[in-house]
Amino acid sequence: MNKKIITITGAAGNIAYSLIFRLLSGNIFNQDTKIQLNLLDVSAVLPVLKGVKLEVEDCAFKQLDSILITDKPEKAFSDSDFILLVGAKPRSKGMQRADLLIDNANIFQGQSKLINENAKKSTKIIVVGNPANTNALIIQNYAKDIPAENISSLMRLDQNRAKSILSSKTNSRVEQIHQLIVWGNHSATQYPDINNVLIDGSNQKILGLDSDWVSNEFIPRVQNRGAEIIEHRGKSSAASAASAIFDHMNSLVNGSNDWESMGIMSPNSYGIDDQIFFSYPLNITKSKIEIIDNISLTDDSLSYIKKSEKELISERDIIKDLL
Ligand code: NAX
Repeated sequence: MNKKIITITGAAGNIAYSLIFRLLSGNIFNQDTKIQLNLLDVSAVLPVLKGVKLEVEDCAFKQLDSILITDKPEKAFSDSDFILLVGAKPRSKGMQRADLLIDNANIFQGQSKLINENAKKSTKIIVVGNPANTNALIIQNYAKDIPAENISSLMRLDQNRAKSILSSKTNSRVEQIHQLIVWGNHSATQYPDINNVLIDGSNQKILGLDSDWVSNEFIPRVQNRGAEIIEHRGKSSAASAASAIFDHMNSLVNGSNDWESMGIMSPNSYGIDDQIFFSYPLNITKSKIEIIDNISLTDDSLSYIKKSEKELISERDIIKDLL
């Protein structure tokens, strides 16, 4: 029997409540692999975590080996194969964006040191808690023994949202749509890019789209989809975020036959600053992640991309004392 240890932080929160069940019922690993779940949250919600543990046990998942619930990060990260950093401080009423950045940077700084000391050096880290790209930069900065290429931030929710909206518009099925990517930050400056999209191998339906719809409806709708969900649900995206984390992790474990978007440490590709986590178009196989580096960009695309880069640089400036 193989065993994988998966750590989830913020495990008593909304996203985790969908994510845990999706991970254990999906088939990321082969059937011989059992999963040990290490669930971390703050002390105040340990009773909630206990309830989550009981519910997971009640599902009698075949892939589950064991569950650890804890408020001690060093225990939660011990020997982890995958670390899903979901836990973060939410923005409260009247709180400045800069304060949120600094508070979360402090949380991620503390955790990254403990990851470095306790997790496997081969561990794969997926950063979800916002601001996800800048939190990933903190992790990369302090978890010095973990290779930077093992750290990524979640952009798959944005990619899935874009694919779904495009599929409705073009009357296509999502699985017919390929090469849809999202550049930049997980924020309202992200750039969902359909210029290379093929639907059933052809770009005819994309060429037929009204450019006004693309610029004034599609792009802003994807960029602001999180706010749209909050407006309707009164809470932020949770099940769709969990599903996207599952998709992201599945691509890391099993590779993907489509272009994917993830925030990765920029190697200066496309002239992007090399000290930020930036979402690039990627080819992902079981053994490596490679930037697709030969896409020709229109002036419009470049201007969207530069705006998102600028925002990420400004986020980095706010937390510069921690780097
Ligand atoms: P919740 O507020 O429901 O849950 C967060 C959990 O994190 C809470 O249980 C809290 O106690 C815990 N937590 C706080 N500090 C912690 C620490 N130091 N150690 C361990 N746990 C800690 O939020 P939820 O809806 O689950 O969202 C979690 C994060 O994901 C938020 O930052 C949210 O903004 C972010 N998102 C990121 C997305 C992405 O695509 N990158 C999309 C979805 C989501 O908005």
